[in-house]
Amino acid sequence: MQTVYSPRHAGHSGNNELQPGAIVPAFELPRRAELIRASVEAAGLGPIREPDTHDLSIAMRLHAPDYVEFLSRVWGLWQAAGRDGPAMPFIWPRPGLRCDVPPADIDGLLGFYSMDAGATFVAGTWDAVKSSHDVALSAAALVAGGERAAFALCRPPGHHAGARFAGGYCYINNAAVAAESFRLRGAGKVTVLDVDYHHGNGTQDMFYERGDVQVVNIHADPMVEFPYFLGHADERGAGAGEGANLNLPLPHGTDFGQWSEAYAVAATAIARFAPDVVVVSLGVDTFHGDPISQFRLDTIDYPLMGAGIAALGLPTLFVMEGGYAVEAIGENVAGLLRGFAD
Ligand code: SP5
Ligand code: ZN
Repeated sequence: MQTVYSPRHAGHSGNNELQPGAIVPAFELPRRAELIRASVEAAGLGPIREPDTHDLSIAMRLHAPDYVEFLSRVWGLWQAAGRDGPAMPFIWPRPGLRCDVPPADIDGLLGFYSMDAGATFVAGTWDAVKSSHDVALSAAALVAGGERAAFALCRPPGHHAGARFAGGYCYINNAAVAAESFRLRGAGKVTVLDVDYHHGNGTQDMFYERGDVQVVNIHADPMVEFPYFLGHADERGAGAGEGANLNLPLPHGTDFGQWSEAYAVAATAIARFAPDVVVVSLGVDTFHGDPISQFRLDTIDYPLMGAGIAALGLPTLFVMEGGYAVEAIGENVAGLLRGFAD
């Protein structure tokens, strides 16, 4: 399996985030991607190459063009306002306030285009976001070209990014862009299988009314976990997408046995949908040692997860999302990919 990786992610560093009661250094660090890259190399998974450059036309089909444009302009606007340190929003629109008019200054715009204070901006953020998008599309091209599987080692991640907002460390929804790229290259049906600990709210919302892209999430119950406001079991899709969205929320403390029961339900739904290709939103924040998460999967479980995904018998694109236990992240990701490939 080939891996696509860009060193340009590293400029997205020194970020902070708002956690309950405190602004802290972001858990989403450059070291994450560097350790995953090293483990993939050590595991002998296959060649590691840099991405080709792709234009943003697919991203602008799924995201609002004004939002993508904003991402590229944040740092300049923040600097022009005389700020130093990472750009972070402090106010957000919500029902009862005008959600349709982008304000004219950077503080209003940051809130207008964000769901939380968990996707901050530094000087290198836009270049890293664009490189992550290019990694996803380049790896998708390998699978579209006939490879059984490929690994998009994306950083920053994408699955919380919605049509018109950043959040949860995410800016452009890399997995959604990759899924759409398969459709545009002629795949009739695509499944996004999201195994990150957190619900992939952005991906779900982008495809919610579409019957050509199935979205399946196995995640911590939003009643007790971020992103709180999407990811319930009764969200089944709408319109042409009725029945093409599946949420399998699980409680805090979930172990691999419980996770696997949910996965069996997911695999049955995917087989019934019969996609041409699967995009896996790959988070390993389900690990018991994850500093911001509450599942109990162990390192030995990830190769089994990979084997279960291989058993779908479909062309597969892995797109890196979350996972914050940096000391274990490389082994967990490489183990999953080896479990798939072996
Ligand atoms: C891509 C991805 O995995 N994004 C995750 C973003 C999660 N951000 C909010 C985490 C809130 C965790 N709450 C911890 C409670 C402290 N004990
Ligand atoms: Zn996550």
